[in-house]
Amino acid sequence: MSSLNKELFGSDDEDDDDEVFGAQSPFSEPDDLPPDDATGRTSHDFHPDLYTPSFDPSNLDLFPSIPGLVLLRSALTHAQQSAIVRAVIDGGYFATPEQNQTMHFGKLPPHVDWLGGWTVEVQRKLKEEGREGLFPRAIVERTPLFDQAIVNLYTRGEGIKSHVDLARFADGILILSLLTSCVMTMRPASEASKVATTYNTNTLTTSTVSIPVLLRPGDVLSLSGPARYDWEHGIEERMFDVLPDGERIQRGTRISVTLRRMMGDGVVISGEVEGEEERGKERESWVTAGRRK
Ligand SMILES: O=C(O)CCC(=O)C(=O)O
Repeated sequence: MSSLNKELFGSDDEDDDDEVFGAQSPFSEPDDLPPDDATGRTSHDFHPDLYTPSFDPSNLDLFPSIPGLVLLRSALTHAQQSAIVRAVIDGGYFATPEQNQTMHFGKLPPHVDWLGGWTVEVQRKLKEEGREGLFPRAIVERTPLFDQAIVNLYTRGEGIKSHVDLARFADGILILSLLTSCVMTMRPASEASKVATTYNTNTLTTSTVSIPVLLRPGDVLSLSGPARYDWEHGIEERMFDVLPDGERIQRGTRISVTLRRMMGDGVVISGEVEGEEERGKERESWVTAGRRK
């Protein structure tokens, strides 16, 4: 495909990724599926074998100073991670070096939509084990759990500005990390960024408190309550991260999937990038060069 294929495999040849993912695509491509709105290409079905949660419940980390922040390490199997990355590559989403963000609204494409059902199943298993869930019950029980998804592509060293997700998104955000590790930094939010209606650098916190959260490939981070509304999250631009114990982790190309639920009746809007709002009303998915670095 594309610049992403080149970035990951050093080649534009689509056959090269078979060496990593195996020749059999985990997605079937029935002829009668409508083309994906973002790319005009046919969407994929998620193979049911990949759907089953197989995480270790003891991989759950809570953060006493940030209620509502839950990290499930190695939440997705290698096959599940590969399936999503493969779908992103096959979908041709990041076709040029400038494109770094894909937005989906309403009915989500299969390669991200399945994560909603997976979350419900994970919550059930965690509760069965007597552990904290990813989200409070009211969030997990809503339908749909998520109706908005962002897939972000980070080249080595790139990050995302510290922010609180806008109020147009309901409580309960799930972030999946793929391909490479990075440290996400949590900071107490300024009063201005808690009520911001656009992502504005003037509203950012001046607090010197920061809590690092290491996200490895396959990790899932859930944010609700205080973690979602009272803390900013962001990723510094750096070529490597240094952990509190001194371990140095090299960054590489990273993909993340953020799943959220729109407030209200799910009107399709974005407004995160000038002009996106109008496009969002007409389309369910699109690709932008708009991530706030
Ligand atoms: O890439 C990530 O891990 C975070 C993404 C994020 O915060 C966002 O898209 O708003």
